[in-house]
Amino acid sequence: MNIRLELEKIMEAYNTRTISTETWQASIAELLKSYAPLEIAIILKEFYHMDAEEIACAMHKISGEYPAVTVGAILLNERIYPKTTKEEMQRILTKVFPQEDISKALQILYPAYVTVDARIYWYDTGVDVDSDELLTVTYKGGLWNINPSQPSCDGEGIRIIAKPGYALPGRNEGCLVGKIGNGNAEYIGNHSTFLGPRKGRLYLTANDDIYQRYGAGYKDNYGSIQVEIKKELR
Ligand SMILES: [Ca+2]
Repeated sequence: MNIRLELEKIMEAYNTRTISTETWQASIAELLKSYAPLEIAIILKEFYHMDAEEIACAMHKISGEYPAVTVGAILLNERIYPKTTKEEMQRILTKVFPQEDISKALQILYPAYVTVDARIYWYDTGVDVDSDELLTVTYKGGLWNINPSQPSCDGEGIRIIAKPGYALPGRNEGCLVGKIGNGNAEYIGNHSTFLGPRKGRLYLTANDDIYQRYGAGYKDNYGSIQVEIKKELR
């Protein structure tokens, strides 16, 4: 049978109170075994004209097992409500999920955009990564300068290899470097994904001379670059 017809039958029975809430939920849950949650959401929107909040509540009623991030991703699908803002999403998810699940979901659903100043050694991005998440950092714009006698650059840095005492020796001076928690400095450049399970706060910095062994270190730097920080579940 067509999914719309099946849903219609179930909804009609529920609306006319010929079946109980439990039976209604059980019937829809049964339907879900053969249909993807997104298909159900499309029906709820197009057929029942539900708004984003109603869909989130319905999806949660249908299966309490969908995590907040799954429901959020469905709402943001181009066929549902892709323009839902982070603030609206927070309000909607608050209706059905505990707060800690929502914070995690929002960070996955909406990438963070931060500006990293060339003068700051380990800029705190405010983004925390969990061991079940994969973190990707991508250069988006801007230029910074870590050596006034050299040209400004993007996250790839300049063509001079950093000496010992730099944030990341052996890679380009001025390249974008990251670390998670108290972990080791790692090369990011203009685009990089942190592999392996990690847990902690993401810090970013330009690759410069930490101890001012060769010059003014971070003090003579200027400019900043903008980066996107994206998280996904592993
Ligand atoms: Ca410098």
